[in-house]
Amino acid sequence: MRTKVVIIGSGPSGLLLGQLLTNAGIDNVILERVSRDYVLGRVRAGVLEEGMVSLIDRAGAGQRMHAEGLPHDGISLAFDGRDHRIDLHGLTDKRVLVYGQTEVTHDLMDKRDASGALSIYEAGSVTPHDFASDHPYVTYEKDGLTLRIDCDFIAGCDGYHGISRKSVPETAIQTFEKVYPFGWLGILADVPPVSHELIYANHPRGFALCSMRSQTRSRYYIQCALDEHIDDWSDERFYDELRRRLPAEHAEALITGPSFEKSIAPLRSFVAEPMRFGRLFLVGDAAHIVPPTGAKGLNLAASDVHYLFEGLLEYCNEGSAAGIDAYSGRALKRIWKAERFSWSMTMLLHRFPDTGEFGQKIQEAELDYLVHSTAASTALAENYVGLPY
Ligand code: FAS
Ligand code: PHB
Repeated sequence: MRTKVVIIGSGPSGLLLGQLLTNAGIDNVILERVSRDYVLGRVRAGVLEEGMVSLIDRAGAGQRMHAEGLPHDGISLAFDGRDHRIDLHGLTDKRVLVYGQTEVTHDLMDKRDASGALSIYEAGSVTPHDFASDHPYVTYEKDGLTLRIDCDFIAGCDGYHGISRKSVPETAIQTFEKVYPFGWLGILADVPPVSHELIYANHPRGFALCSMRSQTRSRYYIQCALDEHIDDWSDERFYDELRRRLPAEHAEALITGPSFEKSIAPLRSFVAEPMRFGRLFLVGDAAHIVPPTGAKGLNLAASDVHYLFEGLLEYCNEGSAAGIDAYSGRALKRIWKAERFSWSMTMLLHRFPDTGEFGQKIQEAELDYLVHSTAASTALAENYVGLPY
């Protein structure tokens, strides 16, 4: 088999890139390690920047997103028993859309099915080859056979644990990492959200986040120790701890109900440089990870896709390599700004082992300054809604 672009991974990065290429008449094949149901079973991000919304529209997969997504004009920061609204739209003239990554993935899969583009699920031992040459190819195992796809480019959209970054010689890549000493214990429950907008709470007991997927489905998180086990957290224990970390008005208004998803996610900041190795490009979580405190992970994948798609389109249509040559540098400039923002929000809102009483007072003072300074609120808002591509 031969195609223009082999995309490794059928997550949001791979599906979005694949649809943009297909719509532009650039042949591509997606190779995914697990089943499509397994991909759809993952519960992850929930906040889309306008840039991602525009890309999903350009992919032709935005109908349900606009019908069911919730436009949000603000968020709240809760600390010292009170919450304070950050008027995202008033400060930046932009808003975010609350719409689950699972739904984005579903919509992109449906669009790809309708377009007839090829996705191969449960592809084993996917391996990129000869990407330092002008004749790369990818091998994979399916139904007991080892198969090969010759191509012009390989897009490594296979996430943090994928094969693409690991296929690059160690001497050709530099990584930067910070692992945080806590995780996020998250639940999904079909109960009305405690507030119509997201609440990010700083509390001496730890961070909490009140989010949602719809007007009837809530997504809640609390900071937890890395050695916590899901089995030790009944719904009742979770909700009690969440209430302790929220201002009284929200704690009293919290509507609880049985969770149908409960998981603990570790938090890390990670960047791999560069993001291009000959004919292989790293995209999304394959190249970078952010702590979800700034709602940037999924949205960074989108801007990577934008830069790479524009470069591949220019190469295929005009024969110019300028765009693909600039991909890594362009993507990394935006990635590091989002890494900074996500790190700063995590440092500001979480309880660290060495925070102590003085550190808690400093965090509360910084939050108090932030919510009462137009300049500081604007800086947070323009990062939260997404910096320009
Ligand atoms: P993904 O990891 O989504 O997709 C990679 C795909 O490649 C997967 O389907 C995988 O099966 C496949 N793959 C891996 N290895 C392969 C191989 N060898 N061969 C073939 N296929 C292979 N972001 C936010 O903005 N907000 C959040 O709240 C948030 N919460 C998160 C919670 C968790 C537990 C995790 C892990 C991430 C979270 N993120 C969040 C970040 C997340 O949303 C990512 O940014 C997003 O999934 C990135 O999409 P992809 O780059 O497509 O990577
Ligand atoms: C979510 O709804 O899952 C979510 C929202 C905002 C974040 C992180 C997660 O910053």
